[in-house]
Amino acid sequence: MNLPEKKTVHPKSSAYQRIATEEAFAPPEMLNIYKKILEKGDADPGFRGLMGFYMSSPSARAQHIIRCLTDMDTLRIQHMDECGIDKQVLALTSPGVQVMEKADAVAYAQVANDYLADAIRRHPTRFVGMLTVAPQDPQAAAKEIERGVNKLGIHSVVINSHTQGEYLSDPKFWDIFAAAEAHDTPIYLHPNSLPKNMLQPFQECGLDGAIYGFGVETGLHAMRIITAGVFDRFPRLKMIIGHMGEALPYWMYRLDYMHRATVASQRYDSMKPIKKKPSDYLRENFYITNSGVAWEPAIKFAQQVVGVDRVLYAMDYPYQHQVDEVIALDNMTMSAEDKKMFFQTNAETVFKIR
Ligand code: 1DF
Ligand code: MN
Repeated sequence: MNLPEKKTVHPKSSAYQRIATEEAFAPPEMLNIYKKILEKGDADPGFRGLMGFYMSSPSARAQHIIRCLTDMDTLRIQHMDECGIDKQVLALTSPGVQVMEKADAVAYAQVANDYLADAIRRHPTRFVGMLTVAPQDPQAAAKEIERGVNKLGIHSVVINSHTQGEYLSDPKFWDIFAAAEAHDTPIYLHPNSLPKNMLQPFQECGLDGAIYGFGVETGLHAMRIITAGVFDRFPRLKMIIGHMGEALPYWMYRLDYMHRATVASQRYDSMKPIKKKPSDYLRENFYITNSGVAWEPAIKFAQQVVGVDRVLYAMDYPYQHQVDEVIALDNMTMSAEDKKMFFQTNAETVFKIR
């Protein structure tokens, strides 16, 4: 006899809302654009390895992920309810528009943001958004931030790490930072597949993806932004990094020591003095989410070294959605105040959720 699949339902908490802050979606229209890029044959190898896999693999994981990414209504909300997630902060899945040609990227970013705003209008108590922008055209990205804030009421931005091998540490991108600072829209620096000049030693052993390569490359990107002096130029700019800060909190001591030593030695033209220590910027300009890391000691370490007001909950739906992880985090040995900041109030502050 075929019984309906039994689902664990984890009830909502009366002590706090659970706001998951790194949750992905993909409009079918974007997957069609991806399909055309993949059909051309010269597609970026990291992109082919990642989205080429999810879009063509018959594996249960790939099929499930595509189904979840493309649902903005019943299935997504059912999955949220099963895990006791009150709200998802939604971002267009990696690499978003960053793999597209410039004009296509600029045009599709607007379409994706309108699509997201429509979903938020249908489910205003369940969904919050991050704006997609095309770093390929920094001035258009700056304009889209302005439109997103003023017309769509969305108050944060997602950028999926490098754009076709280029990093936001390059001043040619800094109009984006100027707009983000001016509109007080934090930028979530989310992972992307590895750029082609970094891919091979990771991919040949299967370590290029979310298991390790993503964190290495996104952590590198955050460090490039810090050491380029971005936060001296834009002191009120806020950035968010997932996956427990891509391990950077654990590195803070050595980053400070070696940054000071390297600057003093004048070894690199590209490493100029900056006003503060790298760890100061990590504490003062960054927020950290635990996406994919449902691990109490790592969360507590981050709270200890960057501050309880800077560590936020994230699930990383649909790439990692496990009700047992939500339960494990509910059961952390932590004061009621700190736990509420982690699950709810830090997200309300950073993403301006009202
Ligand atoms: C994966 C993970 C894919 C994450 C993602 O986007 C992604 C994955 C395509 O597991 O393949 O955003 N992630 O954030 O960890
Ligand atoms: Mn993610």
